[in-house]
Amino acid sequence: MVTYTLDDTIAAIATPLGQGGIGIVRLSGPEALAVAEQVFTPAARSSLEGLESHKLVYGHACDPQNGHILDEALLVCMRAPRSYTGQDVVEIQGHGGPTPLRAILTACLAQGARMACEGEFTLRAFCNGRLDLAQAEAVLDIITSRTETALRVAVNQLGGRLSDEVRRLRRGLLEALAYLEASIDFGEDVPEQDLLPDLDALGDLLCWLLGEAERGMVYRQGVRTAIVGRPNVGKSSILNRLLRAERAIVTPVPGTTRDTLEETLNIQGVPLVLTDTAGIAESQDLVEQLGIERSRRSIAQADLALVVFDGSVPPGLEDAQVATLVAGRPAVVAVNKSELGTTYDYAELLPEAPHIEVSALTGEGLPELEQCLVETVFAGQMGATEEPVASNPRHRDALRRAWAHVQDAGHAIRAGVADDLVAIDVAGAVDALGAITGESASEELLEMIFGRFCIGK
Ligand SMILES: Nc1nc2c(ncn2[C@@H]2O[C@H](COP(=O)(O)OP(=O)(O)OP(=O)(O)O)[C@@H](O)[C@H]2O)c(=O)[nH]1
Ligand SMILES: [Mg+2]
Repeated sequence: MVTYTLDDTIAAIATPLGQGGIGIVRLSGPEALAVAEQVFTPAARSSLEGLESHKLVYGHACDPQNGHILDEALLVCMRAPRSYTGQDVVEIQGHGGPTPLRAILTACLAQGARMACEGEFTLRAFCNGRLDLAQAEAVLDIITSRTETALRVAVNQLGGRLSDEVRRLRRGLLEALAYLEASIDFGEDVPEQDLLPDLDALGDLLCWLLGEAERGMVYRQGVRTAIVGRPNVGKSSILNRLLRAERAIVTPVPGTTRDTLEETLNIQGVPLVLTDTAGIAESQDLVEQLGIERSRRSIAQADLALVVFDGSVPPGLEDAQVATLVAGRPAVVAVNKSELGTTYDYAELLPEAPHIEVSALTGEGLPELEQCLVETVFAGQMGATEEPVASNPRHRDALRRAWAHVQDAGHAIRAGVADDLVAIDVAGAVDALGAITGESASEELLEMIFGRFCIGK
């Protein structure tokens, strides 16, 4: 539940509930310091009155009911507006254990603070204009980032890079909207203006941002990659090689892998979520059949297929079946067991996918395979070496909506449609962009976004 009031004081444990060096209880609101004064006794001064902002004070967290010391602690007060939430914020740093931290939190609640909801500190920062919505979402992306590239994307977003681009676009559209509305209201009195060049330029910028969002989502969410092939071609061996670990069981017995197995591999900052699957073949064995059914499903759900063939024997019927299942999807083919020296020609199976000769036994061809996987993920987008400006599917969807409206507005102008209808599309685009930065975000949307945060953030 998201709460929009700003005038009470909230409290929560802001660090994970486990054992660690330190743990922090955080307060935000007009009474933050007053509450803290009741539960914290400074060692070298009589009270917290007149305490300088952003300065650490040493002392003890105490239970105001009986005066018992709860923990040795440090306290810092960050006065409004120079704090995370834009309100008075107090952080009490105790030792990192659930019991002392809960005791300090309980004491704060007993002194009138309210337990914070999920993401409520960040929501307050948003409501106070310290962060816009895209920046608030970046905070969550930083916490959940899985690779350094995803982290850099999120840090840039927190710094306002995406928001700046979106605001620039929105301002351009608002100018167009202002002209349209003036011309609807005052007709001939408004000097005529050709909106098309501006709308086309804004459309191009939107299109670029959309591409950035698509690229960014790869870093943020990873690429689901299914390793598929008939039994015994070396799928699990290739998985182990790529992971540089003996993760999957490898044996000379066909049908070794029966269940799907998932591991994340980081290649050049791109998280590949690899799924090793059961070899695809006709089987009498019930467990094996179920495994094969799962592999078919893995292929259907994957963003990318890594197809493995055994290059030491000629292509067979089962290899052709695998190729049929994968056909039309993004795929990379690894022709394995190359060190045996009798590599047969698999070029006719999946001719549109790149084929790489590898040996899971010696490691030969594996670096080329990794490179090829990354290139296939970014097919058509290579050369973009800088980290993407956007990475969030919600932003991608909003950009798509905005782009469609701008396209429609352009078509309408070209077709000589009346200004008031053009204005509806331009306003739609303005709205879609406003949903990214939060100018036009519904309560429902805010609830969905901040509900994903943890308590204390
Ligand atoms: N010579 C050679 N043998 C390999 C190579 N890669 C795998 N093998 C062998 O091929 C056999 C099957 O390997 P796995 O990795 O279990 O094959 P799989 O495709 O996962 O097999 P299933 O799980 O049964 O579908 C094992 O005996 C491996 O040692 C290779 O590059 N060269
Ligand atoms: Mg296997």
